[in-house]
Order: sequence, then structure tokens, then C-alpha cells
Amino acid sequence: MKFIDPDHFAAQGCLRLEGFHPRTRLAALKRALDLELKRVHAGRGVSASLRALPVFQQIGRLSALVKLPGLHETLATPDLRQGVAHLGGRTPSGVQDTQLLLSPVKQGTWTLQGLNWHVDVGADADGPIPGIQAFFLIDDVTPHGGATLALAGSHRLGADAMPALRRVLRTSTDLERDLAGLGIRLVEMSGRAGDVFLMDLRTLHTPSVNTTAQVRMMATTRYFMGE
Ligand SMILES: O=C(O)CCC(=O)C(=O)O
Repeated sequence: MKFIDPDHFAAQGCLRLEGFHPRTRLAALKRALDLELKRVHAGRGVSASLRALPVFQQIGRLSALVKLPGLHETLATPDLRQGVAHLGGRTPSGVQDTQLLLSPVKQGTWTLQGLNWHVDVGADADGPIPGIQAFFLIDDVTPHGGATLALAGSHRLGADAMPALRRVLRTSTDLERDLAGLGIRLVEMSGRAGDVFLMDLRTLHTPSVNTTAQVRMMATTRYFMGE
């Protein structure tokens, strides 16, 4: 598969598949999503009740309000599964249903402070890859438009290196410089509709603030590699 570079993925834990899905496929999904968002926002007080929530809880609440049949089949295609198997070195033993990641518009000013850095699966940095998470761009997402942020290289950090990284994430005033000192690169998953990012499940990642006037439209699926 032309997009897939296993060596880069093994080193970085994060890989962008530019234009993986045709824009026409994504355009149909976006149209359906626009209609759903119109329906949701027609509900009385929805916008106000969303705004009352902490920024990152707004994502879960908005995404849960929207129903989009066919989302998983449209995005988690057999050729993506094949690419995941190639990168992971074996066929995934399981795949989760695809979930929407929608951020409301104008959530506030951009910041790298106070984010919700986490891993979805705890696993040995020296062991086999436990799985791969795919992030799909359903619409174009500009920088600071609410895309997921990932720390490329963090999947290889052992438990002994984590306190230093956590300290940098909490206290740094120049995060990208201090991360570079630890061999880590900040990846903002912004880009064009149809792009897909694949991420080793051991990689630290976080939602970010959507500073723009456009809803952030992404979705995600997790592939598990098993034993
Ligand atoms: O909303 C986001 O971009 C972050 C999603 C996330 O952390 C996850 O799916 O594990």
C-alpha cells in the first residue's frame, strides 16, 4: 500500500495517510452530518447546555447527540484494516465501532496547557504493539481547529521516563522545544477531508480546543492486536 511506511510508524507511533479516503466519499458523510447538526441544534437550549460543560466534555456530549448510520462502514474500510495489519505485523483480533469526534465552534483561545493527555491502553513500551487507533478527518480541519494532538515517540517511553514527560506537559512554557529534548514531537492531526492518522495505542494524545468558527468533524476507530 503506497501510504504505509512501517519503519516510520514503528519509530514515531503516528502516521498520516494523506488523502486515504476519496473526498467524494467524505462529502456525502459531511452533508449527512450537517443535517444532523441542524436537527440537534434545533432542540431548545442545546447550544447553551453544551457551552455550560467543560471544553472537552462538550466533545462527548455533542458527538452522542448525533446519529450517522453507515459511519463505520464508510470509514473503517477493508483496505484500512489491511494497512493496519501491515503496520501492526498481524491481523487485528478486534475492531471497535467507529465513534464521532465533534467539537463545537469557538471553544476558546488556543492553549497547550491543561490538556487531557492520556493513553487508551496501558502496555509495555518494549513489547508488541497492542493496537492501532485510526483518526478520520470527515471535513478539513485547520490548525487550532480542534484536531486530536498526539505525542509522536511517546509509545516508546518506558515507565521510568514518564514522570519527566508528565512534568514537561504540566509546566513547560515552550512545549515543542522541551518535548524535542525528550525525542518527542507534537502532532496536530489537522489536514484535509479524507486524511487518516494511524496511532500506536500506547501513544499519549489529547483533545484540543477548537478556536475556529467551523465544527471539528473527525471520527475514530480502535483496532486491537491481541496476543
Ligand atoms: O477528541 C479528540 O480529539 C480526542 C479523542 C481521544 O482522546 C480518543 O479517542 O481517545
